[in-house]
Amino acid sequence: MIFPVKAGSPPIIGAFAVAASPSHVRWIAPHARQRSIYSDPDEPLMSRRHSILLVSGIALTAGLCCTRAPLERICPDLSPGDLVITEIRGKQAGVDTYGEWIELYNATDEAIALGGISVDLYKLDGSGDFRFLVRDEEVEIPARGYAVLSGVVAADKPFTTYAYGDEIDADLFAGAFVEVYSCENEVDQMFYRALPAEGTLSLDGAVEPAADDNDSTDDGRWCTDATPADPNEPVTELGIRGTPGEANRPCP
Ligand SMILES: [Ca+2]
Ligand SMILES: [Ca+2]
Repeated sequence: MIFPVKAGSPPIIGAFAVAASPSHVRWIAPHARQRSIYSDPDEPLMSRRHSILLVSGIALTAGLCCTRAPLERICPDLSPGDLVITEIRGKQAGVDTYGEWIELYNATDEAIALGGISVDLYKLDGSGDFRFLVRDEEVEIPARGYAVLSGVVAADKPFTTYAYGDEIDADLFAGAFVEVYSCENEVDQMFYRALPAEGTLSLDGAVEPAADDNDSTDDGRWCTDATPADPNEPVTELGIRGTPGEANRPCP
């Protein structure tokens, strides 16, 4: 995956390698780094994440003294591009009741069970990461439809598909790499340099979302959706909503 870097853009510190063109850098997925650091090269199939889950399962079993089976590891059978990151709403500048969330699009013709999907965010300067796992096997994203993964504030909103606030109660990073995984299999990734202080970071709704067309907010496919609320509608929430669970608006 090649991410273009604009002239004058703030430096991105982390695991990068210079690609063929000096104007590009290549992001090395942290998962790959973890494997190279923690795994024997002769045992490439055992990732750190797998090890952690396996150890967790063993520890849980031991702690309960054999009264329960180990946690089952769920790995949805997904191909790259089956899910697409389409909209992100971060911390807002003013009073806000819509909360923070990440929207995904199902680019297939079948519903997808999201249990076992992980979403990872890495700060652009490499100083932190943010990760959660969809732990509900009942959660689905309809064919050619949307799912909204929400933090604490939006946990009970009608548009929320799954709330991750029990796992991590923190603001989304101001700038980050975002990766969606099914176990070790990457389904989509993109990066953004900044989240809007009002409204959402929105993938252009003029065309159907595609995972190979959303990789960077530098390439013009993304824009800020700061569309104000319809003045004819009753005011029940505060903030600029965006389009959670719905197709995005076309970018200007
Ligand atoms: Ca992508
Ligand atoms: Ca949307």
